[in-house]
Amino acid sequence: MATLIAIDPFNRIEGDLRVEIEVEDNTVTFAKSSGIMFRGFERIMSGRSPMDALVITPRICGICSGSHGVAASKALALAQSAEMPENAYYMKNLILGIEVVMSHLSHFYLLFAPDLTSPRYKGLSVYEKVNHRFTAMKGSSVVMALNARQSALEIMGLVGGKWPNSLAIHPTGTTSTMNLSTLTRTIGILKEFQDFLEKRFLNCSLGEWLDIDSFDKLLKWQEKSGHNGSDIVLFLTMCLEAGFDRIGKGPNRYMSYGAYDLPDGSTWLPSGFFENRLHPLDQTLIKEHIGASYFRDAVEARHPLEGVTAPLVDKSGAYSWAKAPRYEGKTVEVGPLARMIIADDPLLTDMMQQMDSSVMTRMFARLREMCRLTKEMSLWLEKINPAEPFYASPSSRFSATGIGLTEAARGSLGHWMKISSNLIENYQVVTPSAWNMSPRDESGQPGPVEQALTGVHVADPKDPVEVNHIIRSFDPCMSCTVH
Ligand code: NFE
Ligand code: MG
Repeated sequence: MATLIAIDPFNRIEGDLRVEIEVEDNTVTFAKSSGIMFRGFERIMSGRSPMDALVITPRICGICSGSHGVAASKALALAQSAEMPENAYYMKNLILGIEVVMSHLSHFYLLFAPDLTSPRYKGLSVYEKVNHRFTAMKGSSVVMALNARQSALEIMGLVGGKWPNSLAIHPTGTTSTMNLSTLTRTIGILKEFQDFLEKRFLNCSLGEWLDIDSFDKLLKWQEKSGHNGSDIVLFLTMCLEAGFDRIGKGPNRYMSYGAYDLPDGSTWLPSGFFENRLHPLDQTLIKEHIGASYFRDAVEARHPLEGVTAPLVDKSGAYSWAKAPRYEGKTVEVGPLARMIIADDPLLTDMMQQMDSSVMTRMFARLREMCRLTKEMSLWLEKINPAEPFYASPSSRFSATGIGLTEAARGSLGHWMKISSNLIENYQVVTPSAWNMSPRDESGQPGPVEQALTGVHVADPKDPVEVNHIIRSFDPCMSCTVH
């Protein structure tokens, strides 16, 4: 007989998540992911000045406000045909990049790692070391990571003025600037952050780690003396001993909007849709479905520009306040794994070929991106010229539509706005966790996390640690999901 297990609330995440699973013969046969509150940001936006999006939408979330600021500023830039001075590209990339790096660091040490210390893993060779380093709030690496997080926050203060909810991000640039002194300070603090990565997380230079371009080389590097002291090696060993490479397979379709705009019109991370191979991304193929969502009936799946947010609390068959975004009608996984695949990161591409999508590949992609971004941010800092402008005068006229697409820590983030008579007529937000944590659509197709949970073997249904790992490997944020 199937046992129903409800994890509610799922702990250590932003916002409220309820996950229901049915377990039969120690196997998950059915999973449901529910966003259990309505927030209504899209409705708040209607009738306001388009520029209000810069102030209001970052409040959707306490941990990715900079990403919402960047998305809103890009939507407005399109609507105003705004142009930015070169410095502003690097400043915005630094704001976004620091937010993402800080998020990945916090995710690993503060949110994911505590589950690794479970007594379930007593038999593993790394159990004691994992507990020594990763015990919540007390582990030796956790304490150091908290200090590194503080360094990241200091950088955010210097490039974004404050965090969360920086007011510096605008369609025509940043109102925060840098002089030689703040620039030098920022470079120094980023070095402190990099020191943590190199001394504790990797136990080697960032360059050496980023040169590892295959799983075989990763295993050889692990064996080399000197690397046994690093957190990533400890985690790698644990992943393989505990079988994290074999749980949590997602839909195996991936999307990235591309992010970190550069003055030459390119982006540091490319956009794309990956299904068996890379396809160009076409945002017109995105639709949000509401078959299992608490929104008004008789509304077909819609592109966000035509999106409607009309809550219907007692809708029969509904179980989430999240809509269900789909690309060409299909579920897709977004986030660091999607970005690393679409960017053709050699290590992750090789790992995907050897072990498919799993808790392990998803986590390694996130940690890989944290290191790649740290290196890239130091290069962006070198490009800033304090003698040049950071901001250009904006126009007060808006065209009818604005679309702002970027990549937040957890994946693809889009803001779509329709403007009439210089006021917002419709504002629609589709967040990364709405993609990953989405409920079923009209055709009954489960969302990516629901799919990743189905079929997993649960050793002890009273303590479903495997389920925790899988959900957490997506790093869900439910404030964003239901916005
Ligand atoms: Ni609330 Fe967010 C990120 C966005 S996730 S954290 O990253 O947008 O859906
Ligand atoms: Mg929305």
